[in-house]
Amino acid sequence: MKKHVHDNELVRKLNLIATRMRKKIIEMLYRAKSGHPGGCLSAIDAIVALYFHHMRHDPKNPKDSNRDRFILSKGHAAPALYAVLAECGYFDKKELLRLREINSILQGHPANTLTPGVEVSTGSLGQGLSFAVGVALAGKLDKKDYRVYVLIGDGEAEEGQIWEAAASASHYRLDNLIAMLDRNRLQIDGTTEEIYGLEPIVERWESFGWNVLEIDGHDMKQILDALDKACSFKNGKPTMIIMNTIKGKGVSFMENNLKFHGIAPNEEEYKMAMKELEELERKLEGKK
Ligand SMILES: Cc1ncc(C[n+]2csc(CCOP(=O)(O)OP(=O)(O)O)c2C)c(N)n1
Ligand SMILES: [Mg+2]
Repeated sequence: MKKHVHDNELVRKLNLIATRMRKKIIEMLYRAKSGHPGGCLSAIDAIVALYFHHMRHDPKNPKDSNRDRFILSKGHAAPALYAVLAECGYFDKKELLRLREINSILQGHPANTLTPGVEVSTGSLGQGLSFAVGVALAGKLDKKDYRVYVLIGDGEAEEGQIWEAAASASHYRLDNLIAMLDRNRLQIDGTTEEIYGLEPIVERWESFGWNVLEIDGHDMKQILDALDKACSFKNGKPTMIIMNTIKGKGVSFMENNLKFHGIAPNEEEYKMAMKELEELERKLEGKK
């Protein structure tokens, strides 16, 4: 396994990339006039850590059979994935401004037939973990050493299919499968605990036969350390990383604001959001 050195400079660099990705997401949604800002902003730090440091992947060879796979099970956060894939070089960044247009390669939810780097079409919540189980099992049968990473939403984790997949992952001893739960505590129309409570979430996943780690999903060092730790377990179990996050993270008026689950910023909100993110970007660049 590659030994990672999570020094301050690496963390600063990844935080800077995540801030630039947040700007891209806001810009894309503002132009498209639709999309899901909240769940993109809560998930982006983890996606940046995976693509810009942790995962083995090559944008010039997106179908390499030994690549690590990332599956965005909460498909409505597609703009976060698209921003990262474009920044990595999977396709031209100009495409980002055609989000949700007819004939664009970037539709509202990920489509693997349209977008280079997208592993599977998602958006119908609850399905991505099952797909990830299949790909991880295939890796075992083919004696490949790739890993499969999958990001699920906490509202999504209420789906019964998630728990069937969780049980089969431990049955097949898929220690090459690492799931991340975006625990922002909000879903489309309220808090997860009001609508269909998930607690005690750590014990639930453990009882399904998984290793469970719990972290602050906006602390880049904790994300990197948890990913390394997940790769180091040698007990034949899949690993779940519960990431405590804030829906809308990084834009003050979107944080924990249910309104921004599935509504794009208007012009005034767009300008305010960009101003905040630009300030943060300058700080991380070491400028005033
Ligand atoms: C099977 C299915 N049912 C309903 C929806 C509509 N929907 C889109 S996002 C969402 C809420 C998801 O909440 P969560 O998983 O917590 O996402 P996040 O908070 O990360 O945005 C719902 C119900 C869907 N995409 N798929
Ligand atoms: Mg949620």
